[in-house]
Amino acid sequence: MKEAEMEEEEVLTHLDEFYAKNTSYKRVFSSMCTYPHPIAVKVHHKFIASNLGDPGLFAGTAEIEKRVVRWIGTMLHNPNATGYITTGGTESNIQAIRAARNSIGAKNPNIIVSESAHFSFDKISDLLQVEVRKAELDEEMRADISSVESLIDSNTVALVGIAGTTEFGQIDPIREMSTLAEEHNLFLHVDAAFGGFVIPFLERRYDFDFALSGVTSITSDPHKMGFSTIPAGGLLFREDHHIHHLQTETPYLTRRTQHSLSGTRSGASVAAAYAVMRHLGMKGYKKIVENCMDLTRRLVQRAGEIGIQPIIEPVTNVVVLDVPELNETRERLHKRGWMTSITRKPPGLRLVIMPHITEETLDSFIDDLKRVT
Ligand code: 0PR
Repeated sequence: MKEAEMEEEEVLTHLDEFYAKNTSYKRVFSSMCTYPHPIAVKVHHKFIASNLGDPGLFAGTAEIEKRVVRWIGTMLHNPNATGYITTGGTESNIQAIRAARNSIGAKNPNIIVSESAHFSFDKISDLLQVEVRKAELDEEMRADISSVESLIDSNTVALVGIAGTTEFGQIDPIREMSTLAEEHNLFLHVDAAFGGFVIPFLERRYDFDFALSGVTSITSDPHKMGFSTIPAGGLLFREDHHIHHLQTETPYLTRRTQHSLSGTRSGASVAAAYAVMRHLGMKGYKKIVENCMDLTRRLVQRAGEIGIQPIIEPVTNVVVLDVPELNETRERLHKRGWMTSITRKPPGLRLVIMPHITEETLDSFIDDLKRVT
């Protein structure tokens, strides 16, 4: 830090230079985050000093957190679920697997995810010293249930199903996984970090949540399709006793125990998540998802018109296109200001149709895609 002071105005102007280097979301197809809803921004600011690491000091914010958990639980068919608002999908996944590992206590524990699992599971493997086994995918990029079953052994502590995969937006066969988990007495964690605020609002019904009796825990993030501020991830357990496996004594705090991974943690984004949920309601979210899905279908149709097909028929608002010369095409799109990403296997141009994408943006993207392919 420099010795000399700097006037507030000068600091702000100085920071504007950095701010200007950030990408606005307008032409971003590579992100699972979006602009937070204006009400979330306002409320985030108001609750900026809240620390849920010491909930006794911030009793009001702690009450809000309980409500957010209850509402996410209700969306996921279990209003009595217990949990907390994490920093995001990574923390939720870590904590869910930690609870599973601690509750079963195998000597060399392993978990089974699919090849399309988010890289947070590689972090989990390292952090928790749990072997992460990867099941094969079927043609539709879903976990192949027979491959999942073949990987189970006496050291398996959990199965993981993904509802809204990072790369393809696909939904694993969670019903079959639930049956398998019950047969083998295993924990079943559902990673719906992205899909949690999408799947309940789709026209087609999918079984993926606590309505299935084998589902033990779910990740569902307000800071992705929940339109809230960062950091806000949801971690929910079916029953109270599951979360007890995460308990740490905190003798000198206002509460005696803690279940979160971080100590000091933001109450601002929790209050913000509550505000958006309260404001939009189920109807508001449904409208947002319907709009994203309309645009998703439009993208597939318009791409088809220029001879480009999706690798799978989109299930959620993620489209992966089979484009010629993938890396070069992506580079050319980038030069025209488009941020896209790619899938690993099979390789394709990955586009996430978040709420910041408009029909106009989509059409001009297709025009550019036509030009560069
Ligand atoms: N589980 C799934 C299914 C995910 O898609 C993600 C993140 C996570 C867990 C981890 O969530 P956190 O990042 O909240 O810890 N999916 C996006 C991804 O890795 C996250 C993302 C968001 C990436 C915005 C880029 C970006 O600009 O692609």
